[in-house]
Amino acid sequence: MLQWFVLLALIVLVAAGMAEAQKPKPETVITVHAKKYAFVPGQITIHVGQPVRLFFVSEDVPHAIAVDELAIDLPITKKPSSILITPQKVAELTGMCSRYCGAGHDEMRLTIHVVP
Ligand SMILES: [Cu+2]
Repeated sequence: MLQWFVLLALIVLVAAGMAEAQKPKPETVITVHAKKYAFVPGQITIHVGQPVRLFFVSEDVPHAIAVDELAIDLPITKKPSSILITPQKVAELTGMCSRYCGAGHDEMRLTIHVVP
């Protein structure tokens, strides 16, 4: 009887461990504000294989963000927009404002460090 109980307990523990291992990794959330003529913060660091939900919100006029390597191309308005990404390789990337927003538009960049 005791042996059956021990065996059952072991099965339950192994099953619980497998369920834990299969859980998707919780996503990190980063919010980036856009305003004439900067992203704030101007740099973010994300990790290979770690899902990240990026929120973008404008504090003034409509902007947009494009990061080709991460397939990001989002409008940015006062209503937050978001995208879920999981970077696949280490990189130093630059996101550009992709909607003309005024004289400083060309300087409006977001540096993205993708680290292990
Ligand atoms: Cu712009």
